[in-house]
Amino acid sequence: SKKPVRVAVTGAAGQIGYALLFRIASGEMLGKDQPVILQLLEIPDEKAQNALKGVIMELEDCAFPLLAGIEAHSDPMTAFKDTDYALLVGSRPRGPGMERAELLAVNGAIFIGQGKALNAVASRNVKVLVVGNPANTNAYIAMKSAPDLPAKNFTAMLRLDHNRAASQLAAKTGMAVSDIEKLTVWGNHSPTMYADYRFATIGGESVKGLINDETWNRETFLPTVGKRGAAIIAARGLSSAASAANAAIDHMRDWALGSNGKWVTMGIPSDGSYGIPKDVMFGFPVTTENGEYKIVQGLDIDAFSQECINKTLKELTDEQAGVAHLL
Ligand code: NAX
Repeated sequence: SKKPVRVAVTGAAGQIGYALLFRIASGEMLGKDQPVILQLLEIPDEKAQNALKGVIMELEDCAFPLLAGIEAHSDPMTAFKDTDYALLVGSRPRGPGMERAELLAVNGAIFIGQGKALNAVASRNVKVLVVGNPANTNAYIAMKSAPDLPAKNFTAMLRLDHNRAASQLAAKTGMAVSDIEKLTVWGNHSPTMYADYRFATIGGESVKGLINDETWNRETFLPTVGKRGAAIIAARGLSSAASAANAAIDHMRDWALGSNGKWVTMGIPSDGSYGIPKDVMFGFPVTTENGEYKIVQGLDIDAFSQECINKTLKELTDEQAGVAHLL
């Protein structure tokens, strides 16, 4: 049988953590033949550490055959030791009345510290996914704080936006969500993201051709996907957790095990493709194989798409300029 791999998860006692850990431990992320050791990080606060103990008790009580070990940590320097995968879920989301500068500063401190810790102690091949918001900029900060690790190993989660878009398109066309191919979401994980179905097919047919309604695209589809997080908060009184955890599983599984030629969306440091400046942590269409992702090249960007891409890019370069003094 395979040697266990180490999976670090931060914010492990939070609501996404609760929807995520059991699925990692059951083999849904890395395969039903891959044992895992969970290295869980929470803040040192007694309440958080106690909650983490409770989650660990429940993980134990599942008696998962693939769960080869569980560790509780309050310091990223121990939590990330030799880790092969790191899911950075814990962050400080924007609170009521919180200034942008304050949000960037508190998260800057968290992701500089975690980036440095990954740099110091993680596996040299660690695959990092940042879920905690602002996800793209937090991933950028961690990447810049880990100069000894390959920049390409740092990614941000756009997959929830991708899955939300796929589900809206399946509902609109009355087709199966699993038949959708060649969909992507460009840019920032924020309402400025640009979900782009111009190239998408469903059961081999053009989605754009099937829908044939540009007004629906601009006035219904894009705002619905962009504001889905807010709609869930309004309905549930809590932010999306199970769907976020599911997207994190999808992102890591496809990165580690391959997408079999299918396009998926990942937030990755730009290599300059499509005019996105190098290192900007940007949602791109990628295919994955042998643990590596490749940007889908050669797509035509029409005037409306360019406008949308420019807008989400501007938001990201502003965020990244706002943290430049910290790095
Ligand atoms: P919760 O508040 O339920 O849990 C977060 C947990 O992280 C808490 O237990 C907290 O103690 C812990 N934490 C905070 N700082 C930490 C640190 N420095 N080290 C370790 N642990 C730390 O939030 P939850 O609903 O789980 O959401 C987590 C993050 O995901 C939030 O920032 C949220 O905005 C973000 N989201 C990102 C999404 C995406 O698509 N990229 C979608 C869902 C979600 O909104």
